[in-house]
Amino acid sequence: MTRKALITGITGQDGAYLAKLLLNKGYEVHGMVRRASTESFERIARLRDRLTLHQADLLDQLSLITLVREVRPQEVYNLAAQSFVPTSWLQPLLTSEFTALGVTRLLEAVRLVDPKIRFYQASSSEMFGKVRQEPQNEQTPFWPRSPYGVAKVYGHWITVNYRESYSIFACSGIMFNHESPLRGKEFVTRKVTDAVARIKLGVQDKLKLGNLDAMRDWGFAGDYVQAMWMMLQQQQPDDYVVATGQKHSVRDLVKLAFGRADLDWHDYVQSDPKLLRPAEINTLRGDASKARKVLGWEPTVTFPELVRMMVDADLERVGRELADQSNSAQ
Ligand code: NDP
Ligand code: GDR
Repeated sequence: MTRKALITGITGQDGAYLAKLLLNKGYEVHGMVRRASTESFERIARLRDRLTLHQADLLDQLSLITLVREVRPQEVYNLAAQSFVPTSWLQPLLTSEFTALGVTRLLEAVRLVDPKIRFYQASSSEMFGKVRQEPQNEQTPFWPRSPYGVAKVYGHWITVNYRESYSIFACSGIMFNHESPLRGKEFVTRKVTDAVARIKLGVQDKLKLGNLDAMRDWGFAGDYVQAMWMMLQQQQPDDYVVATGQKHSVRDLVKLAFGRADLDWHDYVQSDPKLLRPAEINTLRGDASKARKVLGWEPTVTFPELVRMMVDADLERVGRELADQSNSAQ
């Protein structure tokens, strides 16, 4: 029997990688999208005719129940969220509605329609925040530093609670930062690689950044969606940290990315105090020993490889866009 999966947040970075992975494994893949006046399905454009998309919203309980009832999936991956940390200070209530209460709404839909559905929650290393130990593992206490981080802590615990209360096969993947050429352009890796391409090709001259000293454990999104799927294939539901175990600063990222295009970053990068956060997380580094041991998961892309992949993809894309513009101007 063909297995059915439902992905919320299918139009996002991880949604696109996970949809591709599940299609390749022979799943029938359904995606939840929210209604907008203009469709923004760029990341899944190439997969579009192999997917079934349904309109629903994390804010609307009935829409989620109807969706789960219509699709009747065996697996639900809850990737939808307000995922950009700075926006969570500007819109803390909306962030809580999507990123915290949205998880309960979806779990309620699962519980009501079919509690045998396996459920994945996209938890985050942002929950560790002001870290109590390094590296962080599944036992490390949380100290979130943004409304986003606080909302993710709620989403994490409600997932654990539905597992304990109703025996739902619910897993929480505590994922450290993961990136790709499909990463949103406001996140620091993609902001930098997009700027490098635009500077190299002569359509941008400066790049403003915030805290260059912040350190993160950055991996490749394609590897991380693999871990999500693996969690739902186990005998028992559980929570797992997913990380590379290596950390780098934003400054390291900038050096590598500009270096890839033979540019000296000192000539282009400016610091902008407006980009500093009200409360910063200075450092994060994960210990994924449990995922390695139990799931057999391994990251396959190193940080320098990731930066090269992203710079090269942006150089190619910006080059193509500029060529298209000059062709259509002729
Ligand atoms: P993106 O920001 O790229 O994608 C977020 C997705 O959520 C989009 O598809 C968006 O839809 C959807 N969405 C937002 N609000 C709603 C809503 N109210 N109803 C329905 N859909 C909604 O995130 P990523 O792919 O990077 O991350 C996926 C998940 O993993 C998120 O929950 C994120 O918080 C979490 N996470 C990500 C990490 C990372 O490093 N990437 C690390 C740890 C956790 P639309 O296209 O309409 O905006
Ligand atoms: P993060 O990712 O907040 O870790 O959340 P982001 O790339 O936004 O920031 C990483 C670090 O870079 C510093 N920084 C800047 N960040 C941005 N966005 N723009 C800048 O100009 C800039 N300059 C320096 C930040 O201060 C920060 O320290 C991501 C999201 O995907 C979350 O949804 C996810 O949960 C976590 O990763 C794990």
